[in-house]
Amino acid sequence: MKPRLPLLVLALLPGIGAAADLTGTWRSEFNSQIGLQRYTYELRQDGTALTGRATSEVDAQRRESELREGRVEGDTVTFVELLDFQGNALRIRYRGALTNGELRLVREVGDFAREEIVARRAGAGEASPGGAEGAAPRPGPRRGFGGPIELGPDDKPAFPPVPEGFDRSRDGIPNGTLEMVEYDSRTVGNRRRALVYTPPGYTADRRYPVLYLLHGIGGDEEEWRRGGRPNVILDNLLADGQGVPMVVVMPNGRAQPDDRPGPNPMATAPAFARFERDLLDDLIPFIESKYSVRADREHRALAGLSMGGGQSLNFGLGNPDTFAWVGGFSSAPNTRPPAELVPDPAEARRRLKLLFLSCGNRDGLIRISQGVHAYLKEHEVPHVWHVDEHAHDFEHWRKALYHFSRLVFRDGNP
Ligand code: FER
Repeated sequence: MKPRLPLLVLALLPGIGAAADLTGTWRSEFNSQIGLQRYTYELRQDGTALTGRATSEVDAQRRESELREGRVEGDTVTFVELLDFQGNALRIRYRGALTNGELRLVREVGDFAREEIVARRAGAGEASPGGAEGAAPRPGPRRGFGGPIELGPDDKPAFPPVPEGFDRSRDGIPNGTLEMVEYDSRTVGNRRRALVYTPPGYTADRRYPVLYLLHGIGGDEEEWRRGGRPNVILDNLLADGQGVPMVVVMPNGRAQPDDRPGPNPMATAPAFARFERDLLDDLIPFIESKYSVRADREHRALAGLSMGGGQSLNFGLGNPDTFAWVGGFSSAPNTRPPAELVPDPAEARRRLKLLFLSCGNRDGLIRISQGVHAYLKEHEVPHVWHVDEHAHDFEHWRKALYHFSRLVFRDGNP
């Protein structure tokens, strides 16, 4: 038997001397921080140059991207995928080798994510639909940032479903206004932008409460407008006699001179922590000088999505003299450990008007919010814990904003 082994190995190797041609369709399925991804790579090799396109599906979303800077040298394969991810241009680097007819690649999204993937030629060794060959990994539970999702009995909706059309613009109702403003930041040493919603009929004859609404790691001051339609959600709520007219401020939560997310948003995480000073020392005073707003803790709220959810919990709960209403939607790992967030449960119980936590049950970050909820429950700090069927996406965040906005600034809540 033994003498046959080398022959078998040779038979599996690509032709020696004649470099293998990677031209063709390759598929790969792998778990990643944002869930199971299904990729199809259309490659075209011309000498040592490699070009092509990729189609990827994650969580029923389909994306197309271009492959650039591709090289095949010896058995080493490198290329870059340019992916438009929620409006941000991401560079995904691939490096690896063709081994036994399979492309074994390391896929890196900046320092943000690193996966070892295997791509196989379409048709070759693929599980037939419904087939039980076991070639493709089973979807399994969605993996999040660092762990599988485990749901407990408390992880369920706190509210009935949102009304149909809650985030669709409606005819015949009054509309609020969105405007981009700039403020001087002593913290960052430059002028920074924030998008401001004023409610329909906004007038200097009244003073409004203010919600500061924060974006995620790949976002900026436009992210909520781009993906969240906050003005539409608020206009609709008000037209339905729900919620309180409020000013909503959507700043850039990355307090550094270049506040774009860039190709490696994760590298900007320290600037998200630094934003606490910009918010408290620069942005809030600016908003309170420019708009007709109430300037006390009971008329300031802080909420945000993901990285901005972590910021909201950290800064909101950490500054109880400034904020009485706090919301974290799908809060990210930048969230402080619960015992640091709420070191004095009695004070939180006494002073907080609303502490709102929400997450989708298909979001790999849910363990962060589950941990905060468990701590609050154990220490009897009243809070909302709302879990719906979504993932780490704007489906969840639009609905979370709806629910939060219905409750905020209303004593006794609904
Ligand atoms: C992390 C995973 C995700 C993390 C932040 C995020 C700081 C943020 C995600 C988002 O804002 O969408 O490990 O660490």
